[in-house]
Parts: sequence; structure tokens; C-alpha cells
Amino acid sequence: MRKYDAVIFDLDGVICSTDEYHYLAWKELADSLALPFDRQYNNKLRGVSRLESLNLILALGERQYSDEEKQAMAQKKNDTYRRLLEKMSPADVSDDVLSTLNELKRKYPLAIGSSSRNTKFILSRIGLADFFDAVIDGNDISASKPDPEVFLKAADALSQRPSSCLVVEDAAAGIEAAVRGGFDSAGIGDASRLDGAKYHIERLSDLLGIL
Ligand code: B16
Ligand code: MG
Repeated sequence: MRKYDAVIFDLDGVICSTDEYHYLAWKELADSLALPFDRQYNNKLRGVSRLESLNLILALGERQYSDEEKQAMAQKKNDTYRRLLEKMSPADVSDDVLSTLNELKRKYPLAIGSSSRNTKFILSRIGLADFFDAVIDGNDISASKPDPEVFLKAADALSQRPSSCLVVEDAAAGIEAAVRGGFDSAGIGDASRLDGAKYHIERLSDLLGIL
């Protein structure tokens, strides 16, 4: 008997990496505000929504901003980020990721559960626009990870219960979201060291030994 009936993947940090582009876009904004933002601090933003990321960056300084000012800053960052995403192509998906996805697709329904509002754009840039059976992203949810909403909606879209799905995540916020939603999870990258994850994997193809 198989352990799971479906797999839900986080996008950024699991299928591809847009970390550097997020960093460069936030860095431009932080520099314009003279805030001491660096790559290490950027790691805190992994899996966290755009507005919450901005709040974490603004917390590096003293000044308070109105909601309108914050919206404008988030928009500016996203414009820079989108321009950087234009550089992405199918070459941004590693051979390990692509072969694992193709292998799993033969046996399981697969979904994306991402906090990013740019998910569909990124999937189209990397050549996976029509690959997944369901895509739930930052545009579909009212509460971002660590709230489990994105994964619950993804399971629902696949007509599965949480206990039947394995979530694959690279961020602490995503592993917490999985736990709170009643999902088992596999942690990769930074999340491979987190206690909340049931499995700890080095590369995506390690999933083939679990599923
Ligand atoms: P956007 P994931 C997350 O994607 C990123 O890890 C996180 O750094 C970003 O702030 C968030 O998406 C929102 O992204 O500004 O594009 O809406 O890891 O959940 O796939
Ligand atoms: Mg991620």
C-alpha cells in the first residue's frame, strides 16, 4: 500500500530558485531607505508573503510608514523582481528536479502550493505552466504560510485529504503550515534541518525513496 496519494510542492526553493532575484529587488528598495539589509536577512523572507517581507525589512529601521506608502514600496519591489524574472528559462529547473517531477507525475496527482503571487509567471518562464494538476498561489489565499490555507486549498483542488498528501517545502513557514494543516512534509534545503518535517531530503530525487 502506498503512503501518499498526492504530492504538493512549494515553488520557490523547491522547484526553482528565485531567492537571488528577491534579494536584489529588496536590496534596491532597502538601499533607497538606508536600511542594513543583507543576504542573511533575506533568508528570513523565505516562504513569507510580499507584505510581511516588507514589514520585516522596514523593522530594520525606526520609521513608521502608512499602508499606502507600504503598498507603493511593495509594488516597486515587485516591478524590479518581475523584470529580473524575465531572465528565467527552462534551464532554471535542474535535471534532478525535472526527472523527479516526470517520474512522480506517472503515479500521483501533483500540485503547487506557493505564497508567491508571481507563481504562474514563474511556471511559464521555466516551462512548467501546464505541468501540475493544480496550482494554488498567493492570489488564491487570504492568509499566507505559516497558515495552512495554501496547502488545504491545494489538497482540495486534488480532491485529497491532507493526511493523503505529502508537502515538499524549503522554508520554516512552509513546514509549520504543513504541520498546522495536518500534512506530512519533506524538508529540503534550509528546511531539511527542521524538526517539524517528517522527512529530510538533500535533493528532490530523494522523494523517490519515500513515495
Ligand atoms: P511574491 P514560495 C515565496 O514563494 C517566496 O519564498 C518568498 O520569498 C516570497 O516573499 C513569497 O513567495 C511572495 O512572493 O512577492 O512573488 O508574491 O516559497 O511560497 O513558493
Ligand atoms: Mg519556498
